[in-house]
Amino acid sequence: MVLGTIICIIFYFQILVNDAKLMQSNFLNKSNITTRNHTAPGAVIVEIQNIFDNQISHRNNKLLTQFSGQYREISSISATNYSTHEYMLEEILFLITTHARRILTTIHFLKFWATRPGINCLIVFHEKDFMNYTNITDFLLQQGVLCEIQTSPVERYEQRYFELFYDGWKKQESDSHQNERRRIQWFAVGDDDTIWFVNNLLHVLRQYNSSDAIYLGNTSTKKFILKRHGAFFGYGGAGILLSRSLALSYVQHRQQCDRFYASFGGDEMIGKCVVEELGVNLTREHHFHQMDHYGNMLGMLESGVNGLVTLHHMSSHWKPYPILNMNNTEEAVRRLNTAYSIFDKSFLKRYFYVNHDTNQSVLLTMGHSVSVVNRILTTEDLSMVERTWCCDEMIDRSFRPEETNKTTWYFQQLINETCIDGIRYEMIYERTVGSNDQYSSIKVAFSLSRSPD
Ligand SMILES: *[C@@H]1O[C@H](CO)[C@@H](O)[C@H](O)[C@H]1NC(C)=O
Ligand SMILES: *[C@@H]1O[C@H](CO)[C@@H](O)[C@H](O)[C@H]1NC(C)=O
Ligand SMILES: *[C@@H]1O[C@H](CO)[C@@H](O)[C@H](O)[C@H]1NC(C)=O
Ligand SMILES: *[C@@H]1O[C@H](CO)[C@@H](O)[C@H](O)[C@H]1NC(C)=O
Ligand SMILES: *[C@@H]1O[C@H](CO)[C@@H](O)[C@H](O)[C@H]1NC(C)=O
Ligand SMILES: *[C@@H]1O[C@H](CO)[C@@H](O)[C@H](O)[C@H]1NC(C)=O
Ligand SMILES: *[C@@H]1O[C@H](CO)[C@@H](O)[C@H](O)[C@H]1NC(C)=O
Ligand SMILES: *[C@@H]1O[C@H](CO)[C@@H](O)[C@H](O)[C@H]1NC(C)=O
Ligand SMILES: *[C@@H]1O[C@H](CO)[C@@H](O)[C@H](O)[C@H]1NC(C)=O
Ligand SMILES: *[C@@H]1O[C@H](CO)[C@@H](O)[C@H](O)[C@H]1NC(C)=O
Ligand SMILES: *[C@@H]1O[C@H](CO)[C@@H](O)[C@H](O)[C@H]1NC(C)=O
Ligand SMILES: CC(=O)N[C@H]1CO[C@H](CO)[C@@H](O)[C@@H]1O
Repeated sequence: MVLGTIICIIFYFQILVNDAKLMQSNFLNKSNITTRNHTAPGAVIVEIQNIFDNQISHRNNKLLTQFSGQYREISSISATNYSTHEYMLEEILFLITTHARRILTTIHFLKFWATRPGINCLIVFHEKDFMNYTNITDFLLQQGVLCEIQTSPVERYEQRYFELFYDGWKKQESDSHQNERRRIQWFAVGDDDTIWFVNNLLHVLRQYNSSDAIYLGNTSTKKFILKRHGAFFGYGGAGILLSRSLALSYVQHRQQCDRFYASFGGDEMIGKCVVEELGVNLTREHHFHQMDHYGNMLGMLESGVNGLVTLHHMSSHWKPYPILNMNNTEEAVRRLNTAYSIFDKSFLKRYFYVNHDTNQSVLLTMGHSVSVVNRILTTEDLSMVERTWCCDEMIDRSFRPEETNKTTWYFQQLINETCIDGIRYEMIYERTVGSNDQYSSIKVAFSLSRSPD
């Protein structure tokens, strides 16, 4: 099912013409569609229904024509070239270090990416910490986490973090005799609460050559944090990648880099070693998200960040689904995982609709939210981040004030997916848990189809 979806998304990018119901809606009819010549690339048909009593197939479902129509695709904030080389999942080694006790709370984040078949990953514990929790191995297996576990005599967390690239290099050396061709090309370090969107990472890596010395990541977007820690290094929560060539050089300069052990964080030590000792600067990638802001990150998630490679600090700083009014990290991560498995590269892609009669705009962010704003958003508005969170600016994006009259529904589940002449998804987006007020849940039918020509 997922594979079919990916194929459909890649190949079919024109208007759907074969849904009889849509022809009768008041803004599109057959004559409109045929004279349009199917030349609207990126246009999709979206039909929204109000679901009464949360019954998905209730016969009183009401078509919300004011929100339904031909939606326009909005391009992502960062386009990339993707030309050099296509890497395979097996060519990346993911590395983390943590405390055994912490795993119990961060397990959901780990499960998001480390349960994927074919993943190479290594978790390093302090040996004494591990001795007290030897049952952690069974626990991780039970949770489906496929990482190898190692212990280290290094007690200080920051230093173990810094040494992850050495541990990773050693591991791949001892593994590589098994399969020379599949040797590791990229070494990826993240925090234990970093979520990796692995397919998107593979996509981003296509523009780089692991034979070049590449240090990939990004900083925080929070001014205060940058002031305190600096902006020269890749922040660990956002994820850090070293190309094979740079990782080798890192390992060879281990002694010279000892002098950075006193630095604040493991990610900063790595940065100092790479920048000061190895003379390689950080290559900044828009898709790596340290996420240091607190509160409601809806504005950021609705700002065109599809293709994202990492998210961090979920639950501790912000919640992806504010409707889950319990601190339900497990359910939030499960929903994100469902949405990303279904929509893949299109997860968080935006589609936009304006109803000039009612002066409303609708923004559909795939797999995350549907927001109705009671004004007409401009192209400029859509390029900015709506400032829904608390207090600080986001240094690398321009932003606009929080909307005063906006209603948002959040992705709950996919209820149907068909892929015959194109792709059609039926999804439920919900507003508040257990509320029976008007429009508390909506069904969104999304159709993307190939031109019949
Ligand atoms: C489509 O719209 C045009 C113009 O609004 C109208 O003349 C025509 O009758 C409509 N066709 C159908 C099938 O509703
Ligand atoms: C439709 O496409 C044909 C050829 O591709 C072109 O000649 C014609 O002008 C187009 N019609 C419209 C309305 O764009
Ligand atoms: C994409 O390719 C163009 C032309 O080849 C180049 O100028 C540009 O820097 C490339 N962008 C990235 C992100 O590599
Ligand atoms: C291991 O457990 C013992 C006994 O509870 C405790 O004293 C010690 O500090 C623990 N060691 C670590 C590294 O957590
Ligand atoms: C592992 O054992 C410790 C006691 O040694 C216990 O507190 C903890 O809950 C166990 N963890 C799991 C995941 O079973
Ligand atoms: C990557 O770089 C190496 C060394 O510079 C070069 O031999 C190789 O052709 C490059 N690969 C690609 C796909 O450009
Ligand atoms: C790294 O960046 C600094 C400025 O921050 C610049 O002076 C230096 O030339 C850069 N080094 C390389 C190798 O690009
Ligand atoms: C992340 O990387 C992009 C370049 O791709 C850059 O424009 C942006 O400012 C970076 N973010 C931060 C917080 O530095
Ligand atoms: C949810 O977590 C926040 C902070 O993490 C806490 O203040 C709040 O009391 C928690 N709410 C519930 C219902 O547990
Ligand atoms: C929000 O917009 C709706 C529809 O335009 C309007 O009925 C309502 O009064 C507005 N609410 C506020 C608080 O402005
Ligand atoms: C899914 O959608 C297709 C096409 O709209 C429809 O034929 C099929 O009956 C639907 N399946 C379910 C289970 O609703
Ligand atoms: C044939 C035709 O173009 N019909 C209608 C298409 O839609 C626009 C506005 O949505 C109408 O103005 C046209 O009359």
